[in-house]
Amino acid sequence: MRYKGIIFDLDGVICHTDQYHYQAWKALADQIGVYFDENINDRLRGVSRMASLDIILEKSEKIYTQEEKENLAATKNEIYKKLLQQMTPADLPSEVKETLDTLHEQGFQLAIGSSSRNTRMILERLGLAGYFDAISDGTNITRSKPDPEVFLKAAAFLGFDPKDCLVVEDAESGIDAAAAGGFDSAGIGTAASYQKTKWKMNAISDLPQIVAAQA
Ligand code: B16
Ligand code: MG
Repeated sequence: MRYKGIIFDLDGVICHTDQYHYQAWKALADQIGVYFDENINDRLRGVSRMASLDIILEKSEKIYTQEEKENLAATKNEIYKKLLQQMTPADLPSEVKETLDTLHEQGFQLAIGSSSRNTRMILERLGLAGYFDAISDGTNITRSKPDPEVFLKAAAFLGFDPKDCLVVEDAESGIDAAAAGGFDSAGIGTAASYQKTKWKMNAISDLPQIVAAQA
């Protein structure tokens, strides 16, 4: 097999927590009177919580201290976590679960590579606790995408070299991270039209065929 492991981004690939991130950041931006829209939101995909806040505050006239910024990020996270309470296994798209099961049956090891510090809670809500062979997330990294750290850790947790793993992403920052780490990438959504993406997909269900053709 060309690949041994497949590393999945979480937000925007496995599930649509991106809509909750947007709602939570929008609520925070409204509270502090800062302009925020879907285009700015697109720049936050795959980017850590504090780095996302810095992007949002580009539109602010006020300069915030580090302590104030930490409070703002904590407020956003509380709003976000409340929104996550609505999630159930029904929010795991069936084509995602079927694709993951097929890849497991094909013999691939599957990992998560997400910037989110809420990864394990989200996987639990989706009914995927214990499903993945390895999890690398915001709790085990110090540098966020486009730095490759989260994917390098995921590959190390699986026990594979980057060249033996495929990264599946929806964000340009994630594709850049994969390239920087020496991984091939497959992209959906925004990442499907990005020139650095190796495999451009219409849907996640394209994956089993792509990886089987590489066998
Ligand atoms: P949290 P991913 C990323 O998840 C999100 O795309 C990004 O919008 C978010 O800021 C980041 O996680 C951190 O999330 O606030 O939950 O720690 O795409 O890398 O799975
Ligand atoms: Mg993502």
